[in-house]
Amino acid sequence: MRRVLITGMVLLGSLGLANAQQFTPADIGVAFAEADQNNDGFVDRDEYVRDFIAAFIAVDTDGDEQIEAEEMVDPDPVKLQEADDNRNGKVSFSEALDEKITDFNEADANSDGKLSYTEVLTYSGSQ
Ligand SMILES: [Ca+2]
Ligand SMILES: [Ca+2]
Ligand SMILES: [Ca+2]
Ligand SMILES: [Ca+2]
Repeated sequence: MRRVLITGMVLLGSLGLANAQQFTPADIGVAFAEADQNNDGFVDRDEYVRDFIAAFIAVDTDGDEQIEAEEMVDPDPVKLQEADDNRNGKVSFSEALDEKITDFNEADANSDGKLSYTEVLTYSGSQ
């Protein structure tokens, strides 16, 4: 359970659903290993989206496919507003996915379509 939560929090950090600054490189390492399902040392788009879906479901405790403030860990209002395209105060699955795909593209520094641990670490530090 703790591993799932760490994964979810790291991946959702940029949505303002959790404060990314509370994560240590070790936390990110655990989350990265969890997401890298075929253990090739990279998180590709398929693995990333799968991990995102699992994280979203873990955070959405009432199962309405919206993340509300009460479901967030240490929410960041600025990032939440950025993700909340229709301004209803909640982040829907598609709003969150949009944001996470943008993150993936920005984090993929060498544009090879997959994230290395170093790319994730660098990107997390720049948030
Ligand atoms: Ca992989
Ligand atoms: Ca919910
Ligand atoms: Ca919304
Ligand atoms: Ca890359």
